[in-house]
Amino acid sequence: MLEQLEQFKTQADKAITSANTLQELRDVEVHFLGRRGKLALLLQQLRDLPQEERPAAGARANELKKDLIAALAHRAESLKGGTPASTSHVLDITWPGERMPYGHIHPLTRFLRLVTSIFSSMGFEIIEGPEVESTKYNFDLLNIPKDHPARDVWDTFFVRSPEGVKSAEGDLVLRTHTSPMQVRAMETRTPPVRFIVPGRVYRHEATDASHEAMFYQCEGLVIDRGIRVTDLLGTLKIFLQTLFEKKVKIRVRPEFYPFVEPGLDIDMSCLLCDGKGCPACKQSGWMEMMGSGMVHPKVLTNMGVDPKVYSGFAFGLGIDRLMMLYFGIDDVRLSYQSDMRFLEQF
Ligand code: FA5
Repeated sequence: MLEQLEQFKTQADKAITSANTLQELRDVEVHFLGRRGKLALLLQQLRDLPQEERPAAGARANELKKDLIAALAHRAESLKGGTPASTSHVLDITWPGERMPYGHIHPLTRFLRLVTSIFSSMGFEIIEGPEVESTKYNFDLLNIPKDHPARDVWDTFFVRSPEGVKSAEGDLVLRTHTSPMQVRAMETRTPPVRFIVPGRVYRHEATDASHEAMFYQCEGLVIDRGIRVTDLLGTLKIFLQTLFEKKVKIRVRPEFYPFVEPGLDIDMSCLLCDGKGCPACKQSGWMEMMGSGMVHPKVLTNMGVDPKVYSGFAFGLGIDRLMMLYFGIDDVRLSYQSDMRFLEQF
């Protein structure tokens, strides 16, 4: 009997220290000291003990009861006093979890993917080119010779070549447009071709709502027999209507680019102000979207293509400005400021 009483004590002590709330402690009390609890059962067995063993067992049982009541009161005090003694063991699986913040693709990348997917569906190959370019490809082969005033149009960042290395292709620059890829890509291709070149370009610009010093362009080149200006206009119109999912107003203006003849600028009615005039379109109601034209015979020759057999058109889309109209953004610089208040809107 005495052995059973000691086991009872060990179990009860353990249960009391494991109780982490007052309710749990109350359950322990009922389990061990309640009317039908463990101690009550043991006391019932006292009657069956031989006469001489009863007093010692009875005394021990009473002692244990007192100790237990004191231990319960002590534990209750510490639980009432604040946090349970062993909070690290508390696991409430019904507590709502912490929300994990998750990111998403940058709106510019998302838009670029949309643009490339439209051209891809029209049968255009998608290629990329170097951002550090030589003046040979950025200017010379595009019919913009050294010291020609047309070079001034593109305010250029020059890159210092590694010491002692003199490039046969002239100085290194951060490409000012994606057009150098017209000739580069044609070094490994023969007509008919149809490709676009999306990518970053750099200009030493004074920035404003529609000008950044680093921005995205998407070059396009199509060369085949019998390509005409109407093919250029039709392609761009279908592209813009697929992109905006509605009829869009465009305006075609003659423009000089040394690598095309004739050269055309394509403007789109400003969707931000509905053509009424705003800071983004410089109050004109139109936004210049791209330069374009029929590939100059000299450039075709530089590509190794016979201008008497083939003709082609090229265009250079301003991705950032097109994205502004697409999402209704009124300042091109917002894309590059990593401002969460802007990015979280997409
Ligand atoms: C060019 O860069 C020519 N390479 C385009 C071209 C390609 C003409 C093929 C003919 C044939 P331009 O400098 O106009 O052209 O730039 C093209 C487009 O880039 C502009 O229409 C405009 O949408 C965008 N763009 C130009 N400068 C900036 C700038 N600083 N910030 C944001 N977008 C710009």
